[in-house]
Amino acid sequence: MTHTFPENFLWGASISAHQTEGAYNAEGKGLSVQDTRQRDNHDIADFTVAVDHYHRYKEDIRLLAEMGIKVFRFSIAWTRIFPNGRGKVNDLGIQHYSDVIDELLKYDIQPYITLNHFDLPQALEDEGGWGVRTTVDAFVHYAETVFKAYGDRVKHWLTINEPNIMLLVDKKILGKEIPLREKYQQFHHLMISEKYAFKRCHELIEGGKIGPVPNISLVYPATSKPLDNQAALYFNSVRNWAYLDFSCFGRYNTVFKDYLNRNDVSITFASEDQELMEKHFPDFVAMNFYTTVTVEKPTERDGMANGISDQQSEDIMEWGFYKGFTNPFLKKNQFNWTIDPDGLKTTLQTLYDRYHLPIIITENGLGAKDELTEDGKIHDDYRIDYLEQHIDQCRQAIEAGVDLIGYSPWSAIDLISVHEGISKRYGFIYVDRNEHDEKEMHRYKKDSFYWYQSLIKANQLP
Ligand code: BGP
Repeated sequence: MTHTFPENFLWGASISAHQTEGAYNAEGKGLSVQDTRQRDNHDIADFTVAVDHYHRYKEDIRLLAEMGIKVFRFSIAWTRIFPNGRGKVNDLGIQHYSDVIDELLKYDIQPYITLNHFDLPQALEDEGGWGVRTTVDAFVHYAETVFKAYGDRVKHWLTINEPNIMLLVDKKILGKEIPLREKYQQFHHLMISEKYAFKRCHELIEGGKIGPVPNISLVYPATSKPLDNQAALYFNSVRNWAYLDFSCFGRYNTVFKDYLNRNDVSITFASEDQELMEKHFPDFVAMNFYTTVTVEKPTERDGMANGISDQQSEDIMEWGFYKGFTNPFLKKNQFNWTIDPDGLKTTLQTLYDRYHLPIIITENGLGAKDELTEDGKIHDDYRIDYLEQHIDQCRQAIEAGVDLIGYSPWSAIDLISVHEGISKRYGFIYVDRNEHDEKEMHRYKKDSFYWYQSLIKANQLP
């Protein structure tokens, strides 16, 4: 049994614009919902500066090239291209990402670009956000604009980052709770936007390939009780397959439709939707995986749904359907996120056998409170251990027949965690955010940087 990965396996690393760039209003950029939302944690408010990747991208890309990555997954800030979501193009924004792309190509690193990663333009949010059809039109125009601007050099695109997490964890991601009826109309508009992106990418970019990028966590039943299995089926269908069935099959599945009906939710279709759904499909599936989820059937004493559902905590519940359950067989990290490497292999096999499309993992990683030593080292052996266990599951999935084409962990460089700000670090590269001295924003290579560098070079686990 070989331990090496396929010869052209795409070792990468990932970031998002709003969590790394900073320069939140520089060079014509408009405000996104991430710039305007109220946050109850000072660190998380640091999105305005983040880790200054906007100005330091050349240094960061040089470090990533030194680490040896083949692909770099990053997102374009819509509000750098269209400050108000639509209208006049901001040429400085177009030029910035053109320069980033050229810098990557200089090192023979393939860009994998996410069109939108949680940072909807505030101007569109003010008109109703993903709840109104005009936002779909604005997204399509934005996607066409960047396809035309970069399609000569960028052949791999991801649509909208984790629409499922964005809607399931609306309060944490967007700073507001969305009522169920509105949530699934937004879901439909997000998914129709994605279908348009599939269509226009294939029409505008020669050899262009595009995929959805949901967060997929296989759902386990808490016990062998039939009602717990039913709860797991519901949460799998609502959290995972509702999104990918729409992307890859062009339809809603029956469990999801039953869930909507039982919640008295009906989705409004536009006349062109049915044809769009059934005619335009992805070339691959990008998958973000952090852990699996365990649920049980809520009982009378559980009271009403608290509505919040999240990949790393048990405070998920929708009355009558599912309720989070602390899995006693799984460990947790410092931030209460469950760790389940075996769950990655089962998730990959389940996803591949359902959709039969190539898969690239575009997020997987361990958030931790890394310590910078006096001599500028970061001994993140815990992150190496996490990644090693998950990469081994990837290898096993490939050997079992899964067409896994790449692994691009979260995150290339320390960035601002959505939930915990800069204190929760994921990067191979440490960023000193100690704004009280001249080392502000200095980059340091963690132990995991060197470990990943040697893994990529050997194309197998050490
Ligand atoms: C994913 C998002 C990423 C990042 C990641 C880690 O759902 O796609 O943008 O936020 O979660 O989560 P956090 O930032 O909360 O630590």
